[in-house]
Parts: sequence; structure tokens; C-alpha cells
Amino acid sequence: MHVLLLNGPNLNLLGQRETGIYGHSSLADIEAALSREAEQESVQLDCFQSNFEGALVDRIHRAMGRCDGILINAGAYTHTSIAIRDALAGVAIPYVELHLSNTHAREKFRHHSFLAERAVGVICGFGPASYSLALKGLLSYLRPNA
Ligand code: CA2
Repeated sequence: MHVLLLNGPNLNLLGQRETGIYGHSSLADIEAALSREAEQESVQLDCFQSNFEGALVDRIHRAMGRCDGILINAGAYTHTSIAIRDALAGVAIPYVELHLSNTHAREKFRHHSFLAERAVGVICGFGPASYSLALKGLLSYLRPNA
């Protein structure tokens, strides 16, 4: 089974700034820990981060026919991007939206997500553990009888 982990803009800065909100783990730490967890579940995890909306759209397109599920922290594009929403709908791959912070406890503009409506589920507010919880949720959706 193949799962794609997508991270959007500014998440490459994790662990360096705004540690009060996003924690001390770097994106490389999070990707490495999640890859280990995925391996234990016999899942191959591909990781991709970009600060560019079009690059994220292209990566979603490339997943078509190759990936069984997507984990996505689209960062600020969560709240703005119809292009990413349409790309996810276009490839018809089940996805879980996730966030480090509880977006509903923050500014009003973070309360709306263009991705949530079509997601299998949404996880937010657990820091780096959100990634692990999102993987568990995605796998329980993809393997309902396991
Ligand atoms: O909580 C999340 O995971 C977010 O997706 C993070 C986005 C934010 O726009 C979303 O509303 C919620 C921002 C990511 C910024 O990451 C930084 C990390 C370190 C330093 C500065 C920014």
C-alpha cells in the first residue's frame, strides 16, 4: 500500500520558529517518525513539501493510480485553495486533512477549510501526533476489516 504525505507552505520551517504554536520537531523529524510507523504497517510513505500551490497540485496529479491514500497538511492553502481541493477531487484518492494546531481555536480565517468537506476525516490540534493519528485514521478507512 502507498500513502502520500503532503505538506504545504512554511511547514519546512517547523522546529525553527513559532515553536510555541507548532512545537519543536522539524519536518524531517516528523517525516522520519511517520515513515517508521508506516513501515510497521507495511505501508510505503512518500513525502513531499512545497511552498508553491501549483507544485502541490502537480504532486497530487502524479499520485493518480499510484497512491491508495493521501495525508495532507496544506498549511495556509487549506483556507484559500480551490485548486488543491479540485486536484484532490480530480484524482479521487481518499485523503485525511491534518493540522498541528487546533485551527478552530485560532483566528476566524483559519476556521474554514476548502478541503475538509471531501476528506475522509480531519485531525487537528495534537502537534506532531496529528500526523500519526491521521495515518491511523486513513489506514482504518482503507483497511476496514484489519
Ligand atoms: O496547524 C497547522 O498545521 C497549520 O496547517 C499550519 C499553517 C497554518 O496556516 C494553518 O492555519 C494551520 C502554517 C504553517 C506555518 O508553519 C510555520 C512553522 C514554523 C515557523 C513559521 C511557520
